[in-house]
Amino acid sequence: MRYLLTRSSCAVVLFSLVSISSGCSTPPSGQQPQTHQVDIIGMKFQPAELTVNKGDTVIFTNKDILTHNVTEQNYKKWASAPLLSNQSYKMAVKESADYYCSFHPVMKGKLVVK
Ligand SMILES: [Cu+2]
Repeated sequence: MRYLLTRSSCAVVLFSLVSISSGCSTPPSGQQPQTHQVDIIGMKFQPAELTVNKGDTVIFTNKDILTHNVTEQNYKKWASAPLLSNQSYKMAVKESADYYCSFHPVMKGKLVVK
């Protein structure tokens, strides 16, 4: 019994060492660009607020029958083309932004760069 316990605690130590060393050799997962999805459903951006890292990609997909777009709200810095049903708009996020659909200004969303 004592032997078994020793063996299992050794395994735990080994596992921890492997985790630590792999953590050192690869950059933290937060540094890798990620791709996020925002769906447009029922006249809403979902999720309406999304937190990303700078350089991450966001893909907006229009799952409504209506045509929508994605437009930066305060300065019109960027905007998608009109998105027909099932069309997508892909963008790399450089900074936080409030955005909306210029066809339906009640539709609002927010990107927050950490
Ligand atoms: Cu719209």
